[in-house]
Amino acid sequence: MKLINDLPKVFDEFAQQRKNSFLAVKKIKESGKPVVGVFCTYLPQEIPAAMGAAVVGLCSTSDETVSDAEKDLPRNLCPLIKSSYGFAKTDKCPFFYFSDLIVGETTCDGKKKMYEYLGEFKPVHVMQLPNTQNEDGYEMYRREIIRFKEKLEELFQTVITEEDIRKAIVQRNRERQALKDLYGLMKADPLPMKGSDLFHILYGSTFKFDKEQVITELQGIRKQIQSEYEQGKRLKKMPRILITGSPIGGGAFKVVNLIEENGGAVVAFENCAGAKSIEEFVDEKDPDVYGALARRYLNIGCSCMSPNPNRFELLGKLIEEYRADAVVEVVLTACHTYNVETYGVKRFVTEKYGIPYMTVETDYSSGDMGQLNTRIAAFLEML
Ligand code: BJ8
Repeated sequence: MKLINDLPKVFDEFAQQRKNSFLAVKKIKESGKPVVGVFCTYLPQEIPAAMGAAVVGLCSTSDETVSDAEKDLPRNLCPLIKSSYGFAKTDKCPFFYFSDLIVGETTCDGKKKMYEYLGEFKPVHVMQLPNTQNEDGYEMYRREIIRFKEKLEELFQTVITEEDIRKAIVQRNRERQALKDLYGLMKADPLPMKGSDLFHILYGSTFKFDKEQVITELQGIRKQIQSEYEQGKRLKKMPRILITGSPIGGGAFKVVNLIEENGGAVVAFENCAGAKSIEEFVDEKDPDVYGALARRYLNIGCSCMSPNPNRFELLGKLIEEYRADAVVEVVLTACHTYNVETYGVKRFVTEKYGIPYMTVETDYSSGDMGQLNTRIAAFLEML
């Protein structure tokens, strides 16, 4: 496999990938391929992928349109919801603009009410997501996945076969494996790369639409990092921090930057875009493709599940495998489910693993940078 000469350049390209894909989506659209806009990790991407659609993430992560959203929505609402609604309302998000269909799931209350309003701008399909991971829940989500497939078939006048879905499952599993292999490099101590660089690759790769190319690129990057590590290129030893909580792309990423600027090393991301959305594979051997998808996706440990044992299971596994010295939980302002769950996560981390834990509540603005910097510096000092 060809080695990449300039890793910093590659990290930078991935960091810019969301922006760089605006043109790619336009081209996809012009070529007549359907574009499906999605908001959540519970969306089984294999279904739209099976009909050759491009799947784009619409969760917005900047505060640019928050004031526009606040003209219609309450101020005391999660910034991810306000930002996403604001970009849709002002038509400033090219991904939203080019999407033929928007798909949401009934996760948190704010998001599901927002989808009702998004229907005024674009065709919206909402999947009813059960809030409990039991047999009834799997059955219900299986039916919802079939209803979603039928919606796509009707809207795009196509037929999605089980064989097409099976191929998409195999390809997405290969992509998951490539991502896991890459972030698995962070088990090393000292680290081979900064957590922020890793996150940019994980997040950026979701905005690359040629999945075979993404898999090859990820394998190449991992190989290059591993080979440089073996030749002695590594970071100095630092306190190892695991990040959990609400999604942290864009504006909320300041927390990761502040940890790194204050001498900490982020070794793992449990959040969406990190292990939560990658770690588990779809069972390729299950003869029932819809059942296999329902189980894999409903198993995701988001705080909208009640109870939510899978989040704790993954968190514990990551703390052990990545030898975390401490856990930092990022909660977006007014994200009630993650905020309430902080109590349980704190007890789990401090009592079961005996390591320090800190909650950071923030939004996409830079107004709290000074205060966050002081708190994070003091936390790292203690380690
Ligand atoms: S699977 S984390 S992508 S719901 S931060 S909008 S929960 S109030 S984004 Fe999420 Fe799916 Fe869960 Fe992941 Fe609501 Fe919280 Fe805002 Fe959130």
